[in-house]
This record gives sequence, structure tokens and C-alpha cells, in this order.
Amino acid sequence: MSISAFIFDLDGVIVDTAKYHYLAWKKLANELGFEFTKDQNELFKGVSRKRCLEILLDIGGVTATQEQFDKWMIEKNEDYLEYIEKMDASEILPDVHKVLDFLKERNIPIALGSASKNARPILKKVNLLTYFDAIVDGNDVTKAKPDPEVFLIAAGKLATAPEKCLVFEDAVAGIQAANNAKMLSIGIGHPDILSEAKYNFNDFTEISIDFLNDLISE
Ligand code: B16
Ligand code: MG
Repeated sequence: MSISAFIFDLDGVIVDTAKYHYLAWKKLANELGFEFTKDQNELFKGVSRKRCLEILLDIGGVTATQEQFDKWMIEKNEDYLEYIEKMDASEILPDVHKVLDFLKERNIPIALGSASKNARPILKKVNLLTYFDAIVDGNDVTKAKPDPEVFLIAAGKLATAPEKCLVFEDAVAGIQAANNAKMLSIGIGHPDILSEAKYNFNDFTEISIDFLNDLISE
């Protein structure tokens, strides 16, 4: 299929940090006097921190001054970082290493394309930083997924045409961003939710070496 560069989303693809985002957002919601459920947390996947807080306040019917908004953003992130601090390589999702090693052994460029501003510290904690030839995260973009910006910057950093790039994503907006960038989109998660992806897998254990070989073959 002639794919020559691979781009990975972070949360939900490489590690399951959604559970820590959830705990930190839930704590803030409870402090503000309302409940925040796991189902509601689904809306936050692939969404920027600022947008998540806007949605959370909508859910709780809370209006905030700019000062309160900024304070709550910081508070949530500080709580989230306490969980990140305790992460290690055991939190890497199944068979992520298999795919990364396959690519590394063949010198195929690898990038990260994530909405998170904490991407670098997370990759460092789980010992994967050295695998990535380029990292594009929430600090580098002005437009959120489904805008293709994050993936197009990644392709540029890898000096690869978008049509030759593949994206692994767990969020609907992320799959749309990959499609908008004219890249090959692979959904990691529930196929019904990620139906716009070109290919779907529940996780990396379902991705075979034969499939990877097909992707990179001329
Ligand atoms: P932070 P991804 C996204 O990461 C998460 O899915 C989303 O839930 C989170 O709000 C966003 O990062 C921002 O994260 O607060 O760390 O900057 O899936 O694009 O890797
Ligand atoms: Mg994600």
C-alpha cells in the first residue's frame, strides 16, 4: 500500500490515560457540586483541555469568570499530573511495542500526533520517547482535530507526503482529522464508533505482521 510514515495518537492508542483524565475531571465536577460520569468522559476523547472544561461546565450548568476558568484548568491539570507521575512502561497498551519495533527495525519514520500538552512527559514516563522521530502535540497546534493540522505538521516533520502517511486513532475527531489530511486512517477501538476509519481494530493485538508488511509494500 506504499505507506512510508506512521503517526500515532497518544491517549487511547499508546496508553490509556483517559481513566486519569476522568478522575481529574470528576474531582473538579464534584468540587463544583455535580456528578460527571464515565459515559460523559467519552465526549472528552481527543478534545483539547480548554474544550473539555467548556463541556464540563455545560454539563454542570456552571458559568465561570475568565479567572475561575483559568484556575480550574490549572487545578485539573495538576491533579492529572499526579497520576502521570506514577506511570511506567507497564501501562503501554498491548502490542504497541510489537508495532513500534516492526517500524524501527525497518527504519520507517514514526511521529506522535496528539492533542495533549502533556505528551512528552507521558512518553518519557513509559520509556517510549526514543522511538519517535517527531512529536506534534497540543503545544504545537492552533486548530483542534478534526482539523488535519496536527497530522499535517507531523508529515512535514517526517518529510513525507500526507498520502503516504498512516494514522492510528481512537477518537472520532482524530479519524476525521486523518481523513481530512488525506492519510490512511486506522481506528483503534470500537468499529461502530470509529466507522469513518479505513480499517478498524479493537487493539494492536489484532494487527498482524502480514498486515503491516502489506501496508509498507510498494
Ligand atoms: P492535556 P490524544 C487528548 O489526547 C485526550 O484524548 C483528551 O481527552 C485530552 O483532553 C487532550 O488530549 C488534552 O490533554 O490536558 O494533557 O493537554 O488522544 O489526542 O492523544
Ligand atoms: Mg486519543
